Amino acid sequence: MSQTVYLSLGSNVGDRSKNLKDAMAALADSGVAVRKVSSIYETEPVDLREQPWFLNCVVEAQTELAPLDLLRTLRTIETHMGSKKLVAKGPRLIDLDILLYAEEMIDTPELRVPHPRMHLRRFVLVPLAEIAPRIRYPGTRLTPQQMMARAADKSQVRTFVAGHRPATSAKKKKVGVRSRRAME
Ligand code: GSY
Repeated sequence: MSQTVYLSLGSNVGDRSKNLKDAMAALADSGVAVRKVSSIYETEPVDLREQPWFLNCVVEAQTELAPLDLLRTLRTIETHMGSKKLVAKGPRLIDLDILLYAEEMIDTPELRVPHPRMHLRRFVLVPLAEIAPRIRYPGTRLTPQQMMARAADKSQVRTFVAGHRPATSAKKKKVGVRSRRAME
């Protein structure tokens, strides 16, 4: 059965915008149909402050993948894109996290959903509030705005590219180019 999920995307190494777009195209090719994409935000690093600023966004997607399969899919995309987390909480080419998986609450050594720190982080809550203002955190039932009002995090989150359309899969993009050329 198809489930609605919310994912957080972040990058602070290399061409950050391209990394986010490539990750969205890879999701589309991996059984994760992106339905809504927030604006892209430039965000001040939290936790490890001495590193380049991130670009972050949040997507709403539909998937038939079970939670652990979705997690493994995200890790595979990170690896294929060449992301290496050499320092804990440090710079990364792409970071993909499950924020919410339907209304599920999962607490296993491999996966915790809702994401255990999402309610504390402005770089997640600002884009989430943009695309899902009425969603409620399972358990507390708080909306993104209400979580933001309670969070101690005051880090900067500023709009980098406003508004976004869901990504076309890399496969579909290639077919499009070929069929257009065939018509020329
Ligand atoms: O948890 C994701 C990686 N990350 C981020 C991030 O994506 N954005 C910001 N602003 N700070 C971060 N610190 C870490 S670790």
